[in-house]
Amino acid sequence: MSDEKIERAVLVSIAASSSHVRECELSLDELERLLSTAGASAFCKVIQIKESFDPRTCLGKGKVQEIAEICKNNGIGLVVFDFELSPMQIRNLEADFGGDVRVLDRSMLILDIFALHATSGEGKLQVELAQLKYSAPRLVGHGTELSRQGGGIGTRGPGESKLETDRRHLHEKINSLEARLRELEHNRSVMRAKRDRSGIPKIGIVGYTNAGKSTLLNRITDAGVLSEDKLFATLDPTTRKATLPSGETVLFTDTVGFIRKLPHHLVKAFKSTLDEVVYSDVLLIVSDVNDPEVGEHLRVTEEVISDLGAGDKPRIYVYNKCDALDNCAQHVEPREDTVMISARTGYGMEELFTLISDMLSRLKKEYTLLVPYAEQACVSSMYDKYSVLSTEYLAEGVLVRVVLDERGRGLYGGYIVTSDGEV
Ligand SMILES: Nc1nc2c(ncn2[C@@H]2O[C@H](COP(=O)(O)OP(=O)(O)OP(=O)(O)O)[C@@H](O)[C@H]2O)c(=O)[nH]1
Ligand SMILES: [Mg+2]
Repeated sequence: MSDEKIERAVLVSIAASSSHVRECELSLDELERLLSTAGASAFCKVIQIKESFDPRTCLGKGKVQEIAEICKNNGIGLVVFDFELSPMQIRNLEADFGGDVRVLDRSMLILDIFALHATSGEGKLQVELAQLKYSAPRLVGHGTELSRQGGGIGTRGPGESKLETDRRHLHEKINSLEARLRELEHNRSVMRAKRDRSGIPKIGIVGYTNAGKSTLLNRITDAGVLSEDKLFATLDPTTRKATLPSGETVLFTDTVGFIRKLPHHLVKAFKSTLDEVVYSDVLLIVSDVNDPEVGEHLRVTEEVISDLGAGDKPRIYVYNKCDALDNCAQHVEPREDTVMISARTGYGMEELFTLISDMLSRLKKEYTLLVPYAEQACVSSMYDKYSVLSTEYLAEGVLVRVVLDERGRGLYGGYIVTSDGEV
């Protein structure tokens, strides 16, 4: 594509005070990367330092005027805000900027990228639904022209038709998508229950977008998952089986990356795919050790994990892309739940596998169960998956001493009479 064809945009942020400017700049740099992933480029970045908040446009009159001039003088047709705007604020801003300028916010841009990268039926439906709920009310008014012109950044939908902005049809479409998604969610939970019965431990690979999660899954399992130097290259989760050097079989799941200012409603929209995180036994939290913002990325990741209700999962901190540093170890405080790797070269993989095996065996505990005779079929299934230490036939049922992991506790927890220390 020639440079002329790449849409250019003005990026806008507001800093609450001058001490927040650096933070805004970093976030705008990320917005610029999001924009380029969506196929456009940044013409310039504008930060307004403003203590009070004007609900009509978020910006002061002078700033609106300044941006309008920039757009007019340079033929720019797109302004992207680094925070969420209401439909009314978008309309006010577009009116103030002049007829030809479109306004998008960060969430609309992220949804646009999701729309480009969704591959599975479920992923596409989730994006379409999120767009109908979030982007469509913000695009009302662009409706007919956009459909005719073939949309543009912020309007691309994965559905068969162009993003529907007609209010009358919105409600109906949302209901039907929600019903289809419920069905898919049910199928996913049936599949998950089947996997759970297999007793194979599940490892969720999570972390900030572009940290190298997919590259790591490929390194471990040859999964052939698309890994790219783009934000949100992965949208749909991929699960692959692998055997650790210790001989243990485990399932690894690669998931969608996280990003700062990811609104709760967006996280919720992808809940069914992110549930793979919630149902993991161990989380591998992958970070790019080269990124100066690694601390902030970890904070965001932890926040999303706890929003998902997985805050108490055992975790291993994986610092990736070590090959790009001279002395990797210097950059990370050594801890027993921390490992430095290069998913690209394979450096540190043995250590990672050892940490995973250790963590899994620490999650196992010895239990005494009392299984009523009417349900004793489950004792034989226990033999297939877990290490049964002894059985004793009592008047009330079978007394079983067995080593269970978290999944086993989920399956047989109802029969537990005592639990001992770690094995
Ligand atoms: N130098 C170096 N680059 C790496 C390493 N691992 C991944 N990368 C690069 O980092 C970029 C992102 O990798 P991905 O595996 O797509 O990252 P991801 O975390 O899956 O990203 P999303 O799916 O977008 O959230 C790609 O260009 C990879 O080639 C590594 O160990 N070293
Ligand atoms: Mg990925």
